[in-house]
Amino acid sequence: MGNITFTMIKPCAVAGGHSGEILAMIAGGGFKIKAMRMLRMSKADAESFYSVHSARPFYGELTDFMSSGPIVAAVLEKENAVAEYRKFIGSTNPADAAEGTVRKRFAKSIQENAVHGSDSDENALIEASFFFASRDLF
Ligand code: 3AN
Repeated sequence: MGNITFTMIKPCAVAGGHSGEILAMIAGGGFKIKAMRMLRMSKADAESFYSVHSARPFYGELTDFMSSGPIVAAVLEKENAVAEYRKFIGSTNPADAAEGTVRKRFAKSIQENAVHGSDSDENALIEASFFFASRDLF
């Protein structure tokens, strides 16, 4: 059971002006921000980040979307962070997201679903190191 997860506030939520509200929800959920930056991924960055999904039919659309504007990338700390954060953000498809979750409140569709959350401790470390060096973690 790890204590680190990785999140992105996706281009739809940043463009919609919801970064502040989402960060406030994250803090209110008991997640400590260990690292954070705002940036825009290139198409190649998004293809590399989502390479596990390269065979999926939505890969082109997903990587276009994720490189369409700035994101906020962050590393979060909490006991059992990966599972706790996935519960906190809600289901991938906002139609299935529980009341009170970030996706219930801010997701527009299965693709424009406001936030990313790592799906395993191993991926949390891989994803965090895609954006942050160890000296960026506090
Ligand atoms: P999660 O982000 O909840 O772990 P994954 O890993 O299944 O979900 O999917 C990665 C990302 O791909 C999702 N956040 C979503 O933006 C996008 N995605 C997943 N399924 C679809 C789909 N059927 N159509 C379009 N985009 C999708």
